[in-house]
Amino acid sequence: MEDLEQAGIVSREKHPHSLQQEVTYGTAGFRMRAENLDHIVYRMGLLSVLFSKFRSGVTGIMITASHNPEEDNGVKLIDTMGEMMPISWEKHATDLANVSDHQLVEALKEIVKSEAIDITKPGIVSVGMDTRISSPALSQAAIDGIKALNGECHNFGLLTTPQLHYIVCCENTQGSYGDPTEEGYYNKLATAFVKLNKDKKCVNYVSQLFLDLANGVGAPKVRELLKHLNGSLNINLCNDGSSGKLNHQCGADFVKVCQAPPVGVNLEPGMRCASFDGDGDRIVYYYKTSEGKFSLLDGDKIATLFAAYLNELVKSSQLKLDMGLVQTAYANGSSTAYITDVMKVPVACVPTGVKYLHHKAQDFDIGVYFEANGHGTVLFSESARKLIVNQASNSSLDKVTKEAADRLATVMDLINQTVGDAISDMLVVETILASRDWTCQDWDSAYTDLPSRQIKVKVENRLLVETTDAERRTTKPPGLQEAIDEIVSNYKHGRAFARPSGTEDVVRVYAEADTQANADKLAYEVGMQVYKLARGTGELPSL
Ligand code: G16
Repeated sequence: MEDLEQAGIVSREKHPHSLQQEVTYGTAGFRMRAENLDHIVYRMGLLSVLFSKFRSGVTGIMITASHNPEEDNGVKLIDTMGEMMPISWEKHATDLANVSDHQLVEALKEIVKSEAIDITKPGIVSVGMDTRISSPALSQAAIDGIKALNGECHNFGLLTTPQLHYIVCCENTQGSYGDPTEEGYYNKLATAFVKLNKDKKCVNYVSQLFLDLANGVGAPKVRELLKHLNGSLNINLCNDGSSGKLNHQCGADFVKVCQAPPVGVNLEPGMRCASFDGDGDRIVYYYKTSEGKFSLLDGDKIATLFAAYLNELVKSSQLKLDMGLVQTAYANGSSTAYITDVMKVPVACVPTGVKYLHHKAQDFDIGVYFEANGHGTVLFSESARKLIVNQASNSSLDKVTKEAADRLATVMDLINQTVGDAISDMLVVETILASRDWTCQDWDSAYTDLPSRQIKVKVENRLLVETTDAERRTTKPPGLQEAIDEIVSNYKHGRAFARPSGTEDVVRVYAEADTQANADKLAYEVGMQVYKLARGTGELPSL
């Protein structure tokens, strides 16, 4: 218990609690203005050590605010298999972040007691950070927390969020998932990509990708990746951090929400483009049609591309594995209809947040999960992995079956199964397009998205809006859902919902309808109801 007392002293002397407002562990950890985060990140360093002792393995801390503006920062906590910290521990994170300096030691003792943690066990935490100006100091605060509890810190410095998830998983699986280093990450992905693409003979697919890196950590990391790809993919780097501001008019979130190309990309028909977000865990693709229209290939389109391809490989490998797809309320209605009616793959809908999608995807042999905003991956159950690997090494199979199984096993290696990963997802998309010899337009032709619109509404307290049914309906404030139902009933193919963001201080409104003008109008009308019934502040909602 001496360490806990020591943690209290360091807290008071070096990382004092200075924030008036209560904070909550949100969709992906704590996120706010960077200047308010020091004591919270220090305390998350402490918590990660306790969590590591509890799990008897290495845990992780990532300093990033991902898609948020440059002035924000945040902290995401990682479990031993590279997944998000379990939801049951979020309460501890919230409690610890809010207690006063003088209550801190008691709060730590309470966690030790309630989780029956053996504090004599080692506590090991791996730390990574994005490129924000505030990240080095916050990373140091996390390290101070780890050291104050006598934990062992593996400091990896600059990484994308998914790279840290990958490394933590490798550290806890004795290398069976890969080498627990950044170099190991590139080697694993590049080896699989080069193998899958070595014999490609394409007429329509061109190996030239225009990649917007949101001026974030993806830029230096994609440069590193390219050194390992031996020219098997040509990438033009845009918004690579050499001049523009992080996530400002660029990046996956901007492109998805604004349905427009980022600054720095002069979109012309025939170009295949993609955008990462600030910490490299989301990706969306887009292109200009021959008619000159901007067209987005978002997380839903990536999910269907992945699922259809994997389904084919499973069948050609003569394996019987069940597949399921996991989405959130933001999934375009056309995508859900296509997956259910045409692909005949079961679809589950869960609340926003990778933690929910990842968990649900574990119900299947092969679980594909994607948020429409481009965050997603594929999970293979342990039994599915074994079956695939065995089939790939079964020399008694005919050539076609064996080749399909071998390909499936290699695709599995190309996928970062710990969390959505823009680099890994990009390599999988490129592999599938090359193998099908498809352009973006070919990919896009599977189904047509319903026009949609997302807006943000500023309110006094966003937590006044409460939801149910995977966030598709509100339960509070009173009258809001009835008002939304009434508005939606006036629109053909209309659907809309409102939910409090877990990463920004806003209520998000999503709407879709038969035309873009109607989707816009529906979003605006629902936004006005949110503003009226959930105590909007400042400017009225606008498109
Ligand atoms: C995080 C989460 C995503 C979520 C997004 C927006 O992404 O990891 O699952 O979709 O926030 O969440 P919200 O609508 O609650 O603000 P990122 O890329 O920002 O870490």
